[in-house]
Amino acid sequence: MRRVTPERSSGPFGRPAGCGWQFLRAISVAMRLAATGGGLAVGLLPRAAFAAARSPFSPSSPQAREIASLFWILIIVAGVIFVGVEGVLLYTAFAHRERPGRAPSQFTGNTRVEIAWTVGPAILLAVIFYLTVRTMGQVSAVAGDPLEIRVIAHQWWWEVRYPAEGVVTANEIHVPVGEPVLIHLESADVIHSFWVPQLAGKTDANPGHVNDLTFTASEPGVYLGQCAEFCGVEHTWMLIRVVAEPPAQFQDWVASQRRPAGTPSGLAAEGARVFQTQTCGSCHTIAGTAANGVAGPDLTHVASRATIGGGVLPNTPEAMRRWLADPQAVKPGALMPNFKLTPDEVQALAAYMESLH
Ligand code: HEC
Ligand SMILES: [Cu+2]
Repeated sequence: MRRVTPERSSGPFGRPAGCGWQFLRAISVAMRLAATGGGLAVGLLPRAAFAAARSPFSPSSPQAREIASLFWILIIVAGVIFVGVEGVLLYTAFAHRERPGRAPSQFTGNTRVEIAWTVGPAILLAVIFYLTVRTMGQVSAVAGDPLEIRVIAHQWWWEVRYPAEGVVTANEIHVPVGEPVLIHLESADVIHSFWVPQLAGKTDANPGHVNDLTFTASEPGVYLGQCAEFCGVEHTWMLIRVVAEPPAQFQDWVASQRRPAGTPSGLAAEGARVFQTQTCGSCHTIAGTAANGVAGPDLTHVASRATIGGGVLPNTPEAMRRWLADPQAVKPGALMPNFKLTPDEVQALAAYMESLH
């Protein structure tokens, strides 16, 4: 490299010579701040980033594993580049600094270096592009004869339909372990995004357009997911539960979901009467009854689900009463009105809901 001696020597920021140490001190302060920030981040990691459920770092399907390994390749490549570039930068700032009796070194132009730092990154980006496109192909390839499920996002819950099986449910998606699943994703209102990090990448749910995503759950378990695209006030409370179970157990679940609701008795029968006299049936379906609304979750087997209200409450009798007494108090903005029911009506309705297995 050609070294140029400047006519007038000046420190950083146009200050007079002799200020080189201020520059080093600034670097040292910046490094200390970074270390504090990094320490904080590491302290939070076990709870936030690496919590096993909902973490893309503990993949449980071949598709999620492909995404995770691409992620680690990118992080390692980016880490090596970061350390290399910052290392050269710090070395240069230190080695060529101004010292008493010596002006800071000056350089201009170097064709070989310029070619290297253009061609190097171009090759690297081409490799990363290839790996990314390959991963996209791997995660979207549909294997064999998949189980097809329609998932329709709503403000603020997920409608789940199994067309071939004749099953309709909400927020909870049952799938057989080890068998490919193909989800046809739509939206009834605004753009939502379906994300179950341990099973598949984020996929948008758009009104008027179907997006497909596929995965094969490797191990039985409950995989949590959520809406990943801000979609209104209750965006945080439209959780997804994917229940992956052995195929025989899945078939049992399908059979139980296909049965129409049983005939209620006692307090539940009283609740069924309240259900009919209110307008519940204009928004909710209960198979085998006159209720056939589609604006809210299908309630035919509501008692079989683990949560209600898109995961805002566990499905217990007490929580069910709270929901029916005032959905707006539990989930403000939810698209189910407060019916101002009497405590007796709430008791009876809750008994009816909890009888719908
Ligand atoms: C205007 C439409 C509408 C009417 C009328 C309505 N609901 Fe709802 N209901 C909804 C919507 C929408 C949800 C989903 C709320 C959410 O999770 O954000 C819901 C959720 C529920 C849930 C929880 C189900 C689940 O799986 O999360 C129950 C139980 C329920 N409604 C019962 C009733 C009863 C009983 C009545 C009559 C007293 C009623 N609803 C009337 C729209 C309605
Ligand atoms: Cu959403």
